[in-house]
Amino acid sequence: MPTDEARGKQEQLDPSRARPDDGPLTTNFGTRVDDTDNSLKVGERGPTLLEDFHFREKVTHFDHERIPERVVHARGAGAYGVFRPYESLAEYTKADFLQGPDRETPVFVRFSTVAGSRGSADTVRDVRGFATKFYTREGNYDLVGNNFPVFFIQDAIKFPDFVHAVKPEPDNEIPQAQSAHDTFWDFVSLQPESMHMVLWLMSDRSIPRSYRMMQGFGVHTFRFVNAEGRGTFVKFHWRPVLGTHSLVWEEAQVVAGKDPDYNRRDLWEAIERGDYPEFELAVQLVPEEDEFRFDFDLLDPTKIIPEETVPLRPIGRMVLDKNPDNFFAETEQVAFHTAHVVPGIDFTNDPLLQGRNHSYLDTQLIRLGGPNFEQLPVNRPVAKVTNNQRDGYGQQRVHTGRTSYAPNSISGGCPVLASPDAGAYVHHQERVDGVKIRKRSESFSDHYRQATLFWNSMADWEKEHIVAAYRFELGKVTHPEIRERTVERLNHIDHALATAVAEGLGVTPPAEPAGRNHGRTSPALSQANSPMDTIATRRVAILAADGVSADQVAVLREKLSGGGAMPEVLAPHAGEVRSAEGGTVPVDRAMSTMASVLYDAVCVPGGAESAATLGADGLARHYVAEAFKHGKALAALGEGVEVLRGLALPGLRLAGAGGAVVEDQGVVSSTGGGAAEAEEVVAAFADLIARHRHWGRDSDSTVA
Ligand code: HDD
Repeated sequence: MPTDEARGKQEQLDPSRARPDDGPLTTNFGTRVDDTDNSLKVGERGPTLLEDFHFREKVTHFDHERIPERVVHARGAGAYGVFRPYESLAEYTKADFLQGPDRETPVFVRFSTVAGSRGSADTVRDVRGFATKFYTREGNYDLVGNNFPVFFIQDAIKFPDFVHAVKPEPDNEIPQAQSAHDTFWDFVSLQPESMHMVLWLMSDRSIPRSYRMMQGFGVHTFRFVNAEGRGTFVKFHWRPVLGTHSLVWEEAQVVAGKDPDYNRRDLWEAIERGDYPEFELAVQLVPEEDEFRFDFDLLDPTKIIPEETVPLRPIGRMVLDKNPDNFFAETEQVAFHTAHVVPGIDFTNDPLLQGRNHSYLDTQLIRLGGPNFEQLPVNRPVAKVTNNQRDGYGQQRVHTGRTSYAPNSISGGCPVLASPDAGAYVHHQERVDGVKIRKRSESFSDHYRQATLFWNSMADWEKEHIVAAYRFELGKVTHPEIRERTVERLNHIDHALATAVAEGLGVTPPAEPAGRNHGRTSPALSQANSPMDTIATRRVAILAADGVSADQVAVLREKLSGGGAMPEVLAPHAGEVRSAEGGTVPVDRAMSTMASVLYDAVCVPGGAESAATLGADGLARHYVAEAFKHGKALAALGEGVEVLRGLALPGLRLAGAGGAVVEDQGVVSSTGGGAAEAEEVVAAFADLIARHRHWGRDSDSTVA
């Protein structure tokens, strides 16, 4: 149960919540209205009158409903939740919300894509934003991260160039939410510091299965500061309890059409169902005296600290348990800012972070219309706000008293300054000497070694997906010199990678490696090593038609639901189907309203008549074949096996007569119709679903 502290933000929001049944219709100034369908006219067919204040107010308000979308991360979805530390981190930081498990801090999280507009599809190839606002007792702390641990550029001054390059091209505003175009590849191929992040972008990390199944990273090296003033470098990691899982590229493209709200809907529905998304917060801690012990610069945001070098220390857990009431008021108006910090958390001189500390405040002024955006309900800290900032558009507070300056004597010097002992923020005291200079540090100049580390750490299937992604993206690029330049850059990462990409593009592969691959790996980087031990919240399609075995459907439903999965019966029509046993089976959805790509797994139960109908139904066949193509778990029982056999899925071994259970390439089948076989098949099916995808099928065209 959330504590009073965790509920604090919701209680603060209560007075702002407006209910539609809270009295009759009124104008914005409270006058009741008896007709909102007809404007005030001179005669029934005459002109509308200027004095129709209701018409004018209603239409004027409508005319002004839009605000500028975020210049990046415009498309997103948010949720409230709670963060609780496992233990006190007082040794490293004095941040109150990290002082022990008795602290429960309300949070708001917004997940996002980066390049697309507000209405763009969720499943595009892109970085995902993972921004968390902690409403702590000491003020708001915003951890504004992404689902990749590195960034494209090293200095914030390059951000407008990068964003201009990835956004739709300026002459025709094409393509929407895609990096597969000339200007993006032109820029990154000329900017070798981007090569590491681009490799992540070409990996499956850029097409997460769910916001609930992706990691989050603070990216920069930040600084913890303890009560004695001792600093410790810190990298933040969010780890999803359900593991890190991705779609495959072709699937992602189809989903973008079938359900453009795929990730947003998934988050919303999971929270509505009570399947609350959970993330563990972990940190990598580096003592300040170890600042120079790495072969990269800790201040360089294009670098990770490999987990094998500095292990992750889990420090707490976040549970997202409440959807917003209103998308605009909360998810759209939430304003994150890297400089929203609390005592005990400080910056480093990472030049990207330093620049962000300017940009986020600046952007809210235009986006939210002025300096009072912190007073919007979603942004208001639960900590008390008292200062001499005054007035401005949309001022919500009624400041009393005669003074709005310091020092003053008229108000007894109030508001008084807090001492550090009373929780005032004290900037970490770091000695900095130097000449003014517009120059990048030499220690930022290695752009390839960590890209090679990432590449080396990938499983074979991940490498195949990366090569296919480069081929796809660069295949859309019309300038041959950009393709060639990119291949040349890739040759600095790995010769085999460059060669494979070049071959797909029809570009001459580089004759020699540009350098020697150092051969190092970091297993933590591979999604193949992510937890795969649960079927919780996985969507499973059970295909059925008249004559389906109700007993088998019942076993499937019960066992899969028991493991937390979400089985649904899909049939050629909605309503119900007749069962082989003489009863009926309720249908959750008509097959035509969904798509195979919207499920994690597909199964075909028995019943001769049902199997015969499905085997002759193009859509049903497509459900199975597409799931197979995308590496998903499949199961077939009884006569349902014939539906799979009829598809002649390449190289697939299916159960023969006799009922024995056969498992091959992530497909489990048994022709036996009995309860024992059904139980055995479903148990094996659950294991296969938990493993997310099954690569290397004989027909492996999943990457196409
Ligand atoms: Fe940024 C939004 C994450 C570099 C400037 N950024 C934004 C959001 C996320 C990130 C998650 C969406 C917040 C929300 O949901 O409202 N940005 C990052 C990360 C970066 C990064 C992890 C590198 C480590 N950003 C970055 C730079 C600049 C910006 C270098 C500018 C110099 N970012 C912005 C912005 C946005 C933004 C223009 C757009 C909307 C907003 O801030 O509130 O100010």
